[in-house]
Amino acid sequence: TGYNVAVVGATGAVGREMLRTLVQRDFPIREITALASPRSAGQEVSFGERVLKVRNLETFDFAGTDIALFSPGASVSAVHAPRAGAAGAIVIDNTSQFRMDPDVPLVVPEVNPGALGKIGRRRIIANPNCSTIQMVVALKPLHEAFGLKRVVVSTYQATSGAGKEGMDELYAQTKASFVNDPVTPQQFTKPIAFNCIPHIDMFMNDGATKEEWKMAVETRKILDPDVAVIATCVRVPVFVGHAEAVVAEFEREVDLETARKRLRSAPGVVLHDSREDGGYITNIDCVGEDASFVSRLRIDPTVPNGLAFWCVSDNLRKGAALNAVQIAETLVARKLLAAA
Ligand code: 11C
Repeated sequence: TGYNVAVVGATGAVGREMLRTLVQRDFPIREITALASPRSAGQEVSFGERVLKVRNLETFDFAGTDIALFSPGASVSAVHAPRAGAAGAIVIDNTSQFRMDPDVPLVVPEVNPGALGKIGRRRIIANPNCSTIQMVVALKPLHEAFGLKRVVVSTYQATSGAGKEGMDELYAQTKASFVNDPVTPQQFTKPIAFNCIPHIDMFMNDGATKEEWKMAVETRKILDPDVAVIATCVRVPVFVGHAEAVVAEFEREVDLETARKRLRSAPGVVLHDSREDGGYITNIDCVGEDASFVSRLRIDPTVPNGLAFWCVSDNLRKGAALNAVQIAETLVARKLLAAA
């Protein structure tokens, strides 16, 4: 028994993490298929003790596939996710392609699992952007307690957000700088080694980047359509793990004790906050972990009902692969898939 599961983009950083997460969480699988572009077909990827030969997405027939976890590029999802859905699979798509489509639920299982009850005709569910996921997991219990109005967030995002090539560029540039080799930016617009770049994804007309826009519109779709969000998204020389400095304003009076209590009991959140040297979680501490970690929680005295905190999470895991697998688990738990 179990489900027929396909992972699309299986050779990428997120695709590999999806395979690892399915094994670690013992997802009920009858048959697993690793898929990628024709260029990567034939490569091998690990699935627990097994080695899977990657098959060609373009010629794969999704008939008989129950769940397809997609993490290729958005333009590949645009073509193949609807094709998989039309063949009868439920698609959980990690790209930005369908997220804001009114017919597509955008889901973080700890925050809005109810949206899974409204899967549209195309049978596509969208996985949010990594920087949105970790923030809404942390904001949800605070929103319930105090009524969230406005968020100002600055991010410190790892190079793996730009895939394996992003990590390779950080590694190569770091090495090059020690031996005085020239550094030529490729994935990023400026040197990323020993630098911070305030630019993730393309520029929008209003001067925001698309990553910043995503944090605002996705948060509204997932958490509350009335919440205002202004983000500044920054790439930092870190391999894995996104951090965010979040400043939030609420409708009702906030008190730290209630905030701590709510965060401690919230699913998916780990509050790690002692006001001493090292009493907080940093990017490298969260690698391989599931939670959205909250540290440095304090009152913002510059506005009425303000709270500030630091939030860190593994962008490949809760930010992508784990959230996608949790969506699949929620579909099973809520009996939204045909029985295995
Ligand atoms: C980054 N957040 O860190 C991006 C990666 O919309 O799924 C994910 C982009 C997306 O570069």
